[in-house]
Amino acid sequence: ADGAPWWTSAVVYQIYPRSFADSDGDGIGDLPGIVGRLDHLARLGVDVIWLSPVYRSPQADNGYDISDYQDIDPVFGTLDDFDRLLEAVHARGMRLVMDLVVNHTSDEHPWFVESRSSRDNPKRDWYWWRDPRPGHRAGEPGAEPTNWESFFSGPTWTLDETTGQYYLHLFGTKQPDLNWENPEVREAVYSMMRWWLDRGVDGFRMDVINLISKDVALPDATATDPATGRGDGFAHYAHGPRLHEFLQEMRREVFDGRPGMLTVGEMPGVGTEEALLVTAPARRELDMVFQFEHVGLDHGASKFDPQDLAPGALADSLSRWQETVGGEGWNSLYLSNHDQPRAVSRFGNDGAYWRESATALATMLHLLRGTPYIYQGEELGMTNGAFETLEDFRDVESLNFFAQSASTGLTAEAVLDGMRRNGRDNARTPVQWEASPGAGFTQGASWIDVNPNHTWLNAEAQYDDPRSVFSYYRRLVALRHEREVVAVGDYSRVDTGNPAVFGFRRTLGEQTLLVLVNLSDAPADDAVSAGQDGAELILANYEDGAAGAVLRPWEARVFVTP
Ligand code: TEU
Repeated sequence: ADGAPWWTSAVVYQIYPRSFADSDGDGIGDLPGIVGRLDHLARLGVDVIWLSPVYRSPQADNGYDISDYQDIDPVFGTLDDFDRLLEAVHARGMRLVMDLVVNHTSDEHPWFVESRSSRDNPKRDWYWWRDPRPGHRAGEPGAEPTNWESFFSGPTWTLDETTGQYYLHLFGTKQPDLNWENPEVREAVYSMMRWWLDRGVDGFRMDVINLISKDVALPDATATDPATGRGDGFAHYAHGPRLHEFLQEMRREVFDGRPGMLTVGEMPGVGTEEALLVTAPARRELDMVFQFEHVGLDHGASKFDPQDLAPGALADSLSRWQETVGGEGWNSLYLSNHDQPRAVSRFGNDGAYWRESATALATMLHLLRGTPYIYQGEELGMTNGAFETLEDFRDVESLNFFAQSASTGLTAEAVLDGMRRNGRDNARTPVQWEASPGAGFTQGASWIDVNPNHTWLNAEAQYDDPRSVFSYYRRLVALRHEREVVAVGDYSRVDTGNPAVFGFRRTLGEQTLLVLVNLSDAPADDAVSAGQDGAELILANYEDGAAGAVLRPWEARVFVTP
């Protein structure tokens, strides 16, 4: 659209390199493996690749723990492999966006190694070091400087014996938080970012970027766990007083004079007001953010205690973000990524209505106003993993939670159940390219089990099938490219009279797109009349198109007028 940024009509594809394609048989995906599968992405038609971290890393959190920002981890390849990938991506007219993990580093990063070496090391203040709580002996339970619970279970502070002080880590013990209050830290990050942009990358997905500014007073949280005295410190470490200042500074220092870059900030816990501040173009912060509201709807006491969603809950949440952020600001649209269970298993029905629900959810997502993100394998309708025992899991978040849950009174089986439903490993099983053992992902022993359903659910089986999930995704990607109304049309909700049926309109000038999606296993008989007079059906996920007035289970119909 005239004057609209290029990413309004773009679709982004996320690659989690560990699980995408393994070229050397070590069971872990790598950069040459990605190069070998770029035709898949070209065929799908996506515009941008977001590459999850490939930097040098001890892999304590699969690369979200970086020990050298300017090198590639040997499990993924070399800088030369990276340059070859970038060239091949550009040669196909696509862009490549890197993952930027700068709220924390690895504890093996030279910055942290120096910082921990003595209290008066010049890099001491690059991280958050604090004395034990007054009146407590270092190392005893409760001596931590604050009572915050970490994202990966346990306290957010670990004692370093060398200096007798604690360091802050909102995630794992091997992921110390950088101190963004220190201008040297910020300059080091910006200069590293410029180095990658000079190398030719097209932007960044910014990991937990809303956590970089904290309340420097580090107040305690309200204790909610009587056993540990800990609680959720989110109010004190997220959206701190200098967040917008830091983002604006980064924009000036890194992106000024480099048009066409993409910036997307991952912001767990962000609300609509804050998201609007970050994405309103005039404020010059980020292009868009990943918000978490819709992926938290099914969380109970924790994410490992999943609850069933009320009909309409997903649509209500997404619709509210459309109305509040999607006009003046901009939304990222996603249902899955490497941290979330598979969308078709979580929000759809991966049994009786596998194909219908995968395509229904995709219709909803891709036709909303915002930039859609496809997580690897989602375009095939990949489902949650088939994890049986504890030994099948790999993720530090799940394993830490399991270890801690012994003290919370939950049975091991209940915790395993939560991990099976909502654990991050669900998204991390290898991409299913073929029916063969190893699924065309690896010739070796995969680092995490391939889903047994790869024998029928795989890319090769879907490419030439016009009814496949893959073919349907192709059509959705193409629609965004072809129709301005999909890219930039205004959003308004349509009342379908049935909470399970999500209806919305997109309008641009005289043109209207009407989207009706039945997000349930039950037929909906009163929803179709919502406005198809004189409209042309341009997309449907049942073969016989718009037959009848009843929207069948997980049926989606898209009309255009005039
Ligand atoms: O995730 C941030 C985050 O808050 C969650 O999605 C997190 O993964 C967890 O599930 C909360 O329960 C980002 C990355 O996407 C994730 O892979 C990293 O582990 C995390 O930051 C730390 O870098």
